[in-house]
Amino acid sequence: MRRKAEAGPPANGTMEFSKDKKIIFSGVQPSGNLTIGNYLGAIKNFGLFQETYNCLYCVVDMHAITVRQDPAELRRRTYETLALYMASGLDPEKNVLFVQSHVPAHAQLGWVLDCFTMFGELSRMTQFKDKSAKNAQNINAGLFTYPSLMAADILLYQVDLVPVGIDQMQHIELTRDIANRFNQIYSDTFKVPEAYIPKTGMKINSLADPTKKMSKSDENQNACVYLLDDRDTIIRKFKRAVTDSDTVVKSAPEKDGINNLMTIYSCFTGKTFEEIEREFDGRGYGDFKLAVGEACADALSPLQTEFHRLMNDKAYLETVMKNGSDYASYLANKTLSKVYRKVGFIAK
Ligand code: ATP
Ligand code: LTN
Repeated sequence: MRRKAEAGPPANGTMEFSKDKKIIFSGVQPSGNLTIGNYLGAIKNFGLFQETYNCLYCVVDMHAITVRQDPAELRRRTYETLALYMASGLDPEKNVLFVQSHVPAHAQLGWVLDCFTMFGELSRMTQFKDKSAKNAQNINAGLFTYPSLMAADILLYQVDLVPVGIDQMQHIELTRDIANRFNQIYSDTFKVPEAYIPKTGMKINSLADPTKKMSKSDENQNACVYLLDDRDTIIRKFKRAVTDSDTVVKSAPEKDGINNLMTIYSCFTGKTFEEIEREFDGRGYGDFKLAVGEACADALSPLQTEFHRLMNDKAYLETVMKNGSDYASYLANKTLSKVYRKVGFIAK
């Protein structure tokens, strides 16, 4: 019997990766309403690469079920996360936008990589420890092996760069270790990826406790500014943001609250910390908090308009996710077949 010829790229899509461009991959979980932390740490930066790299951006719904989700809400948030990618400027003609569960190769490589990831390594993951503490009644195996599925997401596409917030650095390092381990045992199979962490915005903190990361699964709604919050809500949340008892708008190591607000203002306006300190010289925290709220609301307003327009056209979102997953499957299956062959599985 003859081997089947390798399938070419799907005919329906308009996308085709260019051979001489580097590859980018990142993902966001549809596990809650997206916050300005997700935006400034990750999504806003995704658009920076679309002209110069081959980019894949995934809505990682399989990762989201490591924490119990309501099925209807998960489905809605999956559409919403895709729409937010596009509303933030990601053009589906230039980026492969898709949903993780539509590309079975993620789960398939995830299993293989589980067998190359050590219990001790997974036990050291900070995100696992934090999430186990928060979900003590549901410390499931998926929560534990989350990082090897994340490694599969990345390694399937021979990725060069992964734009993420600083909280994901530990997972990227583990991905590199898994890739190197596999490559050493079976010869070069995976590209070893690097993280891209933005200088400003790598960690946006909670407005209620500025020593903690702003997280979309935080129960306190006032701790987070959501991308879909209306203008009044945004301004109110910044007004109530926890700051220290000082009144001077000046950064200092111990002033977590004001450092966080200055970071947010800097991300939305492009101003440096020195420029911000000069702008608010002689003015108090009240003025500054109002300015941060207004800058944030102004920046999010066009994104929100575009988001609502896209959400009214589900059929279009479905076409985007279908084309994206067809092309992603084509790329992913190339790596998966190599891996299956190397570990000793018989080709079908
Ligand atoms: P959850 O609370 O459900 O764990 P999350 O808010 O941490 O979610 P993820 O979907 O896990 O969000 O992360 C998506 C991307 O957003 C990742 O690249 C992550 O590093 C980044 N990110 C999340 N929160 C922040 C934050 N507060 N500051 C900067 N980047 C962030
Ligand atoms: N683990 C990430 C989400 C995620 C991801 C990825 C990010 C899943 N797979 C691949 C970058 C690349 C998170 O919890 N923030």
